[in-house]
Amino acid sequence: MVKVFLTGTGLYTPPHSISNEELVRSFNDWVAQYNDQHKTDIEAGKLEPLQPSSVEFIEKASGIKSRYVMDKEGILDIKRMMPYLPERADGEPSLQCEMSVEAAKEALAQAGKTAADVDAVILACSNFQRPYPAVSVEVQAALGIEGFAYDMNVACSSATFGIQAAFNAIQAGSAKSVLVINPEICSGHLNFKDRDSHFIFGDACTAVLIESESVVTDSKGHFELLGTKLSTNYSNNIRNNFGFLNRCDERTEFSNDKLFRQSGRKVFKEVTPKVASLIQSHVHEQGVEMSDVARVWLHQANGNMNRLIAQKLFGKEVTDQQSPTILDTYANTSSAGSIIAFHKYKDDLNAGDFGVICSFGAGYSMGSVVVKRH
Ligand code: CO8
Repeated sequence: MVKVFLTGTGLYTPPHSISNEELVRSFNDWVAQYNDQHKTDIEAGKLEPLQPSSVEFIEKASGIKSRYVMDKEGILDIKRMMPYLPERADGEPSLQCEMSVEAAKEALAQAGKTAADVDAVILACSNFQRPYPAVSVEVQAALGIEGFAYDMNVACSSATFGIQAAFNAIQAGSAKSVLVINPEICSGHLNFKDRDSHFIFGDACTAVLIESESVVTDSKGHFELLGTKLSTNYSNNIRNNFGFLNRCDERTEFSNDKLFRQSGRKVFKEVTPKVASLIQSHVHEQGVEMSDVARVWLHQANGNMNRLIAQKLFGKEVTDQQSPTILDTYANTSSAGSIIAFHKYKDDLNAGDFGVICSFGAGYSMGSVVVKRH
């Protein structure tokens, strides 16, 4: 086995933030307008009035207080309620390419490496803005990297699945230094008119540099990847039917199922125990005990869910030190979430400390990465 290190991380945070208060005000203005426009049918009992959203509910049920987005105005405009992201010409860099380059540059700088040192780029996220040419190949060109690149999608688990792909490529000898990038524009596929989910997501991009020991001159301070473990179980509880065949049925082309939807409560109940047992078994297989684990960087979907997972893992209520939270300000950024937490809360760990990066989401899919700080 070749030793593999995570040598750098990068984060691109979009320029605009929307608070729960702003989001709920706009949603409730839209609800009032809708109910007013459909007053006759509502009074005749032919139509149910829409219910307002609430800041208190959002914070209590999810822990989210605000989120960053690529466009704020379009989302809050009740005549629109989706981001305004104008299409660009073929010769211009795509939005996902721009965010990826920003995050990748920071990861490279942190690792003390340049594009010339990298030989593969994996773009791993929930939504790609086009099917081809692969956005990863555009990012590879924009950074000036030789070698190869590909896109992959495992929804919220894309980051850990991407890290495993990089780990395997290094073990197989097909690459020595791999950038794994997660450009998430979740606001593009979020139904801002849906009370159950309008508050859930935000936008961000993260990057990690994964390298073979043969190209790491000094491992001090870096995180060794001891191993990765993935798991998938089919479920329709988180689903989006958007795809290239939508245009082949005009009746349903733009229906709401072409956006994110979920049975949140079922997801909460079913996924929480699965994640705890995946991490427990993975840590054990690596010859480490949970009592030796200094920190878990969990997928950032729901604060209550993470509290329960961490409690189950450590056998007691945990501190922010042991399981840091970033979803309060970023919301759910899909695959980027656990990497944002890692990026922000990794530098204070001591040499010899163990940690676990874990993502989970649609599929269901789950990924665990056990790391040790050098
Ligand atoms: N304001 C006020 N009240 C509300 C609101 C609101 N906005 N929304 C719902 N309510 C009401 C409901 O009507 C219900 O009322 P009643 O009891 O009278 O029926 C009550 O509040 C409770 O509703 P829920 O049972 O739905 O509330 P929960 O406590 O379950 O909380 C959550 C909802 C926050 C969604 C929670 O279930 C949750 O977070 N679950 C986990 C979800 C999760 O982890 N999902 C991961 C998915 S992400 C993923 O995999 C990536 C996919 C791709 C992403 C990119 C696309 C954008």
